[in-house]
Amino acid sequence: ASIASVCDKEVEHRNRNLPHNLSGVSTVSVSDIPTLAFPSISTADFQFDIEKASDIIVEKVEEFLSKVTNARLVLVDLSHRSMILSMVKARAALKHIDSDRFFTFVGDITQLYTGGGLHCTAIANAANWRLKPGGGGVNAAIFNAAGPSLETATKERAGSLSPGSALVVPLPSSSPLHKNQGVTHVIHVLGPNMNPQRPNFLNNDYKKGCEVLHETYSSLFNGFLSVLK
Ligand code: AR6
Repeated sequence: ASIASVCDKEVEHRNRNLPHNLSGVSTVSVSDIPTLAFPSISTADFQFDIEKASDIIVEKVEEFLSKVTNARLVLVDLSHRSMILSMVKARAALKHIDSDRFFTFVGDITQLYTGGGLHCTAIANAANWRLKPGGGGVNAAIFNAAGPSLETATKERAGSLSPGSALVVPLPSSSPLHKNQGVTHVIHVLGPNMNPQRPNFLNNDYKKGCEVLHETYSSLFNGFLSVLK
């Protein structure tokens, strides 16, 4: 049932937000409520437990929504079969979180407007500590879609990221992600890593891991707050 409702939400948002005529539109010009789209940090390549991550996502979303009135958050994943979307959606419903201000969405985070009719001000990236393009997952997708100007703008601001922290990068207007999708900011975050093949491996220490994932979402949502101001 929860997977079906994820689909329903997608259809609903497609209908509500679909631009009137996508063909020939080269620049996004929509003024919506400021929106941050984010992937589930650490739960794929970094192998973090999805039950624990779902609890943390919903808790941090609730905390953010209590601080801000005019903004919304969207958890994105690629597939209708996404377990993390189903779990988060079920937990958010149990907590009666307003589904206009927080919802799950199936789609590629780099094509939310042209592919799904969803305009997002900012998107979050599950980055690596070197803030380098490539490496697979959402990081590779975002750096690819944004073009070289994202790497340049990122490098101007920081050379690396520590686990739990975020870096807000304004996207140059020349970036295709800005021009075509209307995204003005990328917020890089580095989550906790439970994959022995990757740096900063936490060796199944979920006490530390949960602390770091809490910090990661705090840093991400505070970064989005700074964009709103
Ligand atoms: N659109 C939406 N969601 C996506 C996309 C996309 N294009 N691609 C992946 N996801 P991951 P992590 C979802 O592995 O676990 C990288 O190599 C995916 O299904 O990207 O934090 C970095 O360089 C999952 O739900 O991030 C780091 O080294 C979520 O995004 C490392 O992986 C996160 O998956 C970070 O690992």
